[in-house]
Amino acid sequence: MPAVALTRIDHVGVAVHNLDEAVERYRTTFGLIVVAIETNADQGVREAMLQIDASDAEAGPHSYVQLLEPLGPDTPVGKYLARRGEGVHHIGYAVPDVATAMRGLVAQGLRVLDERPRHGSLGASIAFVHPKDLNGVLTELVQAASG
Ligand code: V0V
Ligand code: CO
Repeated sequence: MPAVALTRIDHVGVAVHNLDEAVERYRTTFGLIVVAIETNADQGVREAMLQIDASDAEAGPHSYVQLLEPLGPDTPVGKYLARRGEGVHHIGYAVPDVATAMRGLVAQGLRVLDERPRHGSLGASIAFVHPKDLNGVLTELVQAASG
């Protein structure tokens, strides 16, 4: 039995300087559906979720590209852009239950950055794992909203 069972890739988070320009580029290039643009002050971002599997819009669960623009320089994405420039910021994996997954990772000695689940895009519950504990990849656990 693994410590945590991931079920799929929910989203890939991309740090961008200009959200509106990036949304247009990804939308027109790949035909993605922009399902939400939200400001998450807690996470210091304005972000867009672009649904990848556009041919079957009603069926779920879906995978997304999440485009992330920082609300300021002293935010996770703002610091990332200053240090590395635009690029892949994190990967969000779906889990059935984020609190259970967090406990499983803590029991393995990984640094879960959130003490309790936080509010994520599209009503999800999320938690982040330190990139240094997963080979340099900032990793997000995503429990999709039910219903
Ligand atoms: C920083 N580092 C990263 C990284 N950010 N490595 C890989 N991927 C990233 N995204 C590395 C950085 O290069 C340094 O390594 C080291 O970590 C410390 O960097 P720092 O700039 O001093 O950053 P810290 O320590 O202040 O913060 C880094 C962490 C922070 C990961 C702890 O960004 C954080 O708490 N992130 C979780 C929240 C978040 O990212 N929210 C935005 C997405 P070297 O150079 O020393 O080796 S919100 C979202 O996804 C939502 C709402 C959603 O999906 O619904
Ligand atoms: Co995310």
